[in-house]
Amino acid sequence: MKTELTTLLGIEYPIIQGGMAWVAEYHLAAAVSEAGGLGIIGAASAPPEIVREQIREVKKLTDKPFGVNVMLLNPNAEEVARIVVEEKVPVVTTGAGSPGRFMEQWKAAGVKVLPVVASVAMAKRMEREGADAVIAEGMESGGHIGSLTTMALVPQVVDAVSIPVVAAGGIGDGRGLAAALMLGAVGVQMGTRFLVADESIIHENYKERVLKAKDIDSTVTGMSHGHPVRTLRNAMSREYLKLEQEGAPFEELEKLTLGSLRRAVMDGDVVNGTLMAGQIAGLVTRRQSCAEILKEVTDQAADVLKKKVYE
Ligand code: TUI
Repeated sequence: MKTELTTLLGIEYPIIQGGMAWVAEYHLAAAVSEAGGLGIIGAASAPPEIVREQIREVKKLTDKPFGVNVMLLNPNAEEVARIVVEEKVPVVTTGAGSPGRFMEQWKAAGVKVLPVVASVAMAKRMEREGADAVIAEGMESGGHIGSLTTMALVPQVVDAVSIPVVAAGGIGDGRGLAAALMLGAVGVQMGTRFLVADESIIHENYKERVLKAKDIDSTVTGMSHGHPVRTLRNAMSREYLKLEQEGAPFEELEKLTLGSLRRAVMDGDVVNGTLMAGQIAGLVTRRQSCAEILKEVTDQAADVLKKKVYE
């Protein structure tokens, strides 16, 4: 399936894998890229030298384009930004802030830059600063989110900018991809569907929780201090929301969740770990390889796009 996104990035399917913290490591990224999508290494808060190693491991497994997600709340973001250039990473996505301060060095090095945005204002700013495309992410997503839904955000961003727009948030199958294209997007970013991919290294317990999740099983913590995060409900999210309701200070809430994503992903602690996942988790019911996911999603999108609307 060809779109402006496949041309821009030199990939086969208009699907980018989300840069999920702890989850988006080199096995997953390489599998997505090798299968024709854009695999992403999520730098999150990893030590910069680990990010460099991850980049080198991806290159051993595939010679196709891949990217690194630079999480802008990371105090080491500057070093990661430099490593991306040194290691000649072809594509960068960013999250949780504005990458303006890194734009010049990335553009000078020929890196394609696709910032994740959650508003029209940020999309316009990114276009002005030289972004190659923007990823408009709705609050259906897992992890750190904005406040608009994908359905409302994407067409407004499409109308506001001239660069290509990728849709993210609540997209888990071919109907979602087709809908995104109808809204004017040139492709999608998916995270939750890749959590359970065969090549995803997350703990089996985490995968099982995603596979068994229903439509209403996610919740949003962190609203009170302006860093909302969508996760699957468990003892950790309940405790967090209780403390928030009682007016607990930010530091106490931070202490509660310290290391909790790692505990969920690596140790399979689905009770006291943080299980980031999007609202589409209820739709994700099967384990498949990344290649199967990419083919199924694009085949289904082509199918539904061919169907006639009643005349
Ligand atoms: O970044 C994400 N998702 C993430 S990052 C992450 S690590 C983390 N964990 C706990 C707390 C905070 C972060 C887990 N999930 N998605 C992309 C995204 N970016 N969603 C929303 C935004 C965003 C928000 C504000 C982008 C730009 C922005 O600009 C604000 C400004 O004016 O600078």
